[in-house]
Amino acid sequence: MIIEKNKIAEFNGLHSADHKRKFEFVASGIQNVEEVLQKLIDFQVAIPSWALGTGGTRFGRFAGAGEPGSLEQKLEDVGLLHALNQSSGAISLHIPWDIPENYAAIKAQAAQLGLKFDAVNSNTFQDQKDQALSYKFGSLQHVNKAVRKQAIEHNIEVIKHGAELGSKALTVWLADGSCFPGQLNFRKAFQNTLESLQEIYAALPDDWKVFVEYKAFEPNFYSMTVGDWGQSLLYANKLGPKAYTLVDLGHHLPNANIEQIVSLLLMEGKLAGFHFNDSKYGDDDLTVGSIKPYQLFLIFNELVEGMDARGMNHATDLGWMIDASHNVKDPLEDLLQSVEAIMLSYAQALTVDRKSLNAAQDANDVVAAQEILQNTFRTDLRPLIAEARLRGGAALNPLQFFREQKIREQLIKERGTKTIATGL
Ligand SMILES: [Mn+2]
Repeated sequence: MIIEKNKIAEFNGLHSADHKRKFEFVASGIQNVEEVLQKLIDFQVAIPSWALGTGGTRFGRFAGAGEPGSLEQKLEDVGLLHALNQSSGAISLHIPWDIPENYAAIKAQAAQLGLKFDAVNSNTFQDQKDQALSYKFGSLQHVNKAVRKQAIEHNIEVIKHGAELGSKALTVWLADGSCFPGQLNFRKAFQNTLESLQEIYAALPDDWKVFVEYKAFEPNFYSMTVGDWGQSLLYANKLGPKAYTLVDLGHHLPNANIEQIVSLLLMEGKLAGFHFNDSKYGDDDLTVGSIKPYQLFLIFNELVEGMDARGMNHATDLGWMIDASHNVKDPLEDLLQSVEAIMLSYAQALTVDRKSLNAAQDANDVVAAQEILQNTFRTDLRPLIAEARLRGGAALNPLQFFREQKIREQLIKERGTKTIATGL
């Protein structure tokens, strides 16, 4: 389904007086409000193709209704999100779940919906039907060279699909590691992984990047071969200038200082970008900003400060992706909430009084530094996000529009109740 522009305009019209009042109040407190609004309009968050269906856990999956049953329908769903918020203008595909049958047709559909193809993701964490060798004991790290070769070839295949669609990056997340002490020689596992990544790196087109994602634990519970940002950075440094470290918010041990990790990776020019989600315990894949919104703000604060220090373009120089998927919400509503949380944290970071913060830091005025950050965090900037949406032609309140227009009900009518999105 396609959302008619006049429906959005009609909805915005009904809410414009209330919005205007709230926006003018917020805008009066922000010096460079026009500049901030333009940055918000430019900022786009990629939606992963696997988040459009209800996620499962290892205990079960409770499928929703009207889920996208094909790549075309997944694009259609991201197109819906983008029409509602004008901040979801890209899709991140997962191979082999989303192999296009007709590149030209898929590209044409994406262009019509205003969508770009973000990083493509390989999958060596599960065995596919008709696969010759198993990844049970790892892929790029495997003790058997033939398994490594198969995994390398898969990644090169993923690059080819991505190149056809106009993607510019490959994300490699490895489930490789070990579950028990003694299972693995750490050094050999690292070397095998490095050599495998070097072969993949050699196959990258000139204008491509490779993102090396790390994860502290799960599915392996004793060691992970790319277990933290230090290990990822080691690989990225050894690989070369097209290799970067990807930070997934859920892939750390509890209480890790992610904002500091981000700051240092940016300083080194090795931060690829993000997989946004939120978590209480581990890799919970919950809606962005649902558990620790202050942490998200602190991360964006470092991002804005670090990107500005390097003269980077906020919208295009890093990869911004959501990586979340779970059991209990409508996936489209969940994604609207996630994008909103990201935009809000970004807006807050853009409005931090940086001059005063720097002065407080230089004077060791700890109290003032905390006040500056918390003052920004506690300022309600939702009308600012809404204004950016309004100017971009999106809905003032995407979630409310989604519900009032009964979009899920319409999707169920079109697709039925039994469709299941490809993925886990
Ligand atoms: Mn991830």
